[in-house]
Amino acid sequence: MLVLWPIHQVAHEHSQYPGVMNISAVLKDRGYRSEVIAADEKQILDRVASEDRVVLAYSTPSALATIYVTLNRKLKAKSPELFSVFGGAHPTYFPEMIEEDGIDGVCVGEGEYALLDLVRALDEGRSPSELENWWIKDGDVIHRNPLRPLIEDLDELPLPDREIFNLAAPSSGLHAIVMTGRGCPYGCTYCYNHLYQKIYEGKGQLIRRRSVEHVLRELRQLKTEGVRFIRFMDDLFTLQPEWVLEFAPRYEEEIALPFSCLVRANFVEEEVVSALKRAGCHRIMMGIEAGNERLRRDVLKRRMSDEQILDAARIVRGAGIRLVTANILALPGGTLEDDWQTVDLNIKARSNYASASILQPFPGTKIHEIAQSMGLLQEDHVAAVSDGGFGFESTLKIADPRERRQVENLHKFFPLLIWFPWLKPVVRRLIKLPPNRFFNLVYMACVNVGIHFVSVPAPIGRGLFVKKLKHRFLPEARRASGPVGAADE
Ligand code: B12
Ligand code: SF4
Repeated sequence: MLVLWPIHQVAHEHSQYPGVMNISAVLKDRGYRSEVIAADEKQILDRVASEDRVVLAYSTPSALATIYVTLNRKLKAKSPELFSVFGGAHPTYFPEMIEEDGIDGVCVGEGEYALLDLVRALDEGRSPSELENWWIKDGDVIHRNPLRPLIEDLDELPLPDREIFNLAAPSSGLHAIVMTGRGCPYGCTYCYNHLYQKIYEGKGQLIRRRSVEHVLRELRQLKTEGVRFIRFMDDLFTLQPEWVLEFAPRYEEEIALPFSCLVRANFVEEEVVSALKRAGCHRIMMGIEAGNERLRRDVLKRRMSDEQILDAARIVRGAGIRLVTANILALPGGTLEDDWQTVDLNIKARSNYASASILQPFPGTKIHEIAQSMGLLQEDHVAAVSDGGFGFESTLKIADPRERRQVENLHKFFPLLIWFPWLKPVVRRLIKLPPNRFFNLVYMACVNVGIHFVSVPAPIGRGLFVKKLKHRFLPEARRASGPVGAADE
């Protein structure tokens, strides 16, 4: 039995998914074969030709769902014996995707033991239709099964299987994403966490953290392999300050690689931030999201004052750590002027790089319901947020086309405005023009500077940038990874 993971743009650094690595480690630990492959019809058909039984396992955020569903439909049309399953953020939010042709199963929530159960069942010739976490299609019937409890002790999991990606497309080794825990107690309406809290109610402790020693084991291995920058991508790295205060000095002593992490403004304490700085923290990413306090509170459910945000920003910058802020434009109930307020708050916060997205209300999120209740959703809204467009345009109905144009154009200038606030009057005029290639170029230039030269130390950023250029311009790199998409920018 082979589990095959088709991955879109497999050779890109950003395609190395911790979720896949975690599941793969568990499968291999139990003796099953698990491989990553480019999400390319021909390569997959060639690979499966010599195999008896294959499970195609897709890990997908909403943004890539249509790409994978389309690929899967083609593969199943040619090889109906393949068993194809989907997991990750999109299927968890929206298991109804199982109704699409060609999908045999959808995993809701954590996948380590769910996929193991399924592979075992198929391997032993049993039906998977009653397995926990799974929605399984059986002819015209769909079995919707309850969830198994959350994994209580993350230390029981083997270390992530990084080899699975390196074998498919060697990583530059310049940086690695590491997850030290799972879960966030907040309920921001655009995020997946409130849904996780709901589906897992009564199924165990949502907030879990690996032991410091377990995380260090992984980091020592990464250091030995030559990784030079660590990206801790936990939703809220400072959620348990005592854990950070235990971890930071040991990291400083044993690992001492520059790293980044994510925080929330109400979890930024001087003592913790200083400890992170001493340990080698290069960048902290913090959500500002909206400059208008009412929108932040009522639409995003982020109850925090401007002062709280600015204090947190002062602490981060005061410690000598680069501050990267995250923002969302074109919110339901918001106006262009509200988005300008977001620009202003980022300027006040003196963000080193302010990233902004145009809202993509993913199915299953509260903000999706809010937009729906305001009559702002298009009929084919799920398709609109799943087409790989990565938020270059708003998927909401914005009644006034001039307002839409200006918000979408403002998005392209957002990081630049925070670096050069004196450009505001010029940009106010420019965004009235129709969208054009020049605006996109400005945006891409800013994002590349932000990602490669602000967010990571310069030599690492240069290396990642060169690798990206190769993907864009060298045909053999393109062939390996599939076409370059907007997500790269
Ligand atoms: C690290 C991370 C990234 C990394 C790696 C992406 C990845 N897919 O892992 C990078 C920086 C590349 C990234 C980019 C983006 N991300 Co991101 N990212 C995360 C983050 C913070 C952690 C993911 C993670 O590793 N979690 C830990 C692992 C163990 O959990 P997991 O990934 O969910 O996997 C488990 C289950 O979902 C399931 N599972 C997953 N895949 C499969 C497959 C099968 C077959 C099965 C059975 C089970 C299964 O089992 C896994 C183990 O338990 C999450 C938030 C979060 N806390 O999860 C956001 C998150 C996944 N990202 C999100 C978004 C929106 C994006 C972008 C679209 C942003 C953008 N505009 O460009 C891009 C998409 C790029 C892409 N191709 O994925 C959203 C997705 C929402 C949605 N509905 O799609 C999330 C949920 C954040 C949020 N707050 O809502 N991201
Ligand atoms: S604080 Fe961050 S991770 Fe937690 S719910 Fe809000 S957006 Fe999601």
